[in-house]
Amino acid sequence: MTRHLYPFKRYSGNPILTRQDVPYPCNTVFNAAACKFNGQYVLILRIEDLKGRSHLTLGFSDDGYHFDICDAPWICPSSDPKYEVYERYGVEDPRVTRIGEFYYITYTAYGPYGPRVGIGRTADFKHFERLCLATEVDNKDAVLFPEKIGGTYVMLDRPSGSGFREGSIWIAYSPDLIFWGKATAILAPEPGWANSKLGVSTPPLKTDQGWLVLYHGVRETGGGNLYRIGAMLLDTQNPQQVVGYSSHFIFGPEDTYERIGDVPNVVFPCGIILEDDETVKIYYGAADTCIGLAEAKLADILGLCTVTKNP
Ligand code: BMA
Repeated sequence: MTRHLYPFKRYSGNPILTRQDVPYPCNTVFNAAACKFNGQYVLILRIEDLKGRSHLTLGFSDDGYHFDICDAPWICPSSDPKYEVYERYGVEDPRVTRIGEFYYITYTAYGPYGPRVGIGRTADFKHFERLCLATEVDNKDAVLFPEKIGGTYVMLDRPSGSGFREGSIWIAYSPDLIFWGKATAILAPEPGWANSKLGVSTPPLKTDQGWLVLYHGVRETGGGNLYRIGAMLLDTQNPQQVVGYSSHFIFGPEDTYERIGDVPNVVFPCGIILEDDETVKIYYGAADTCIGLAEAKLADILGLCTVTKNP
């Protein structure tokens, strides 16, 4: 019963990465995108430097559990005048989606105007090409679908909104990954475990029941925010239709490295990998300080996406 309600099992070697594993001085290594490339596992790691600003660095692994982190940052705030002011305070919280030969990376560009979504791409995990800043401020937690749907590219994101519907999950469409429109709200906070904000965590996984998307829900408490994870299923052909979402959080901070750190009580997956069409691995930032790994059966997660009334 418990396993059914809380399908994820933590890797026994957690946390899999801490700042001790980073080959240069830094404060923390946490929210990381994940994918497979050339037979290896790749993590695009958010590293916060000693000044408190973030950049992205690559980590590689043969088995998905033991990663080597590169000696130097990969994506740093841009000096290109088109981007400079918007990335001045850091690049954060990457997600990666393979579309054809390219791996597209969505990230939070953070600058004096606030956070907004950047999109870039790579074909080789060496050269990184920025495509655009896809949204205005205040927006973050963007993920791309791995294929065009109805002839257009599709993105989920999280404009900040206001009032009780502050921090809802929205969908947008684009002919070319640059110009985005037809924005529509698809899932909003509700009283309960995620009463304050929602944001997409991991890029959509195509399943025979629809697109599986993990999202984080924030509960405001007297002791600070709690970041926990829910699951939702979106219709395969019409992804703005929520087929169902979980009635409760399916993963949350429990272990010490998730409870204690720079920001306590946070699990924040940005990376998801499906193994053998059966097992889901998530790579998650823990307490904004280190990285954990947990695994669940895909069928167990899908079985929890049963609620149908929102927004
Ligand atoms: C969110 C983002 C994440 C962070 C989380 C918890 O708003 O900034 O990068 O992990 O808060 O602090």
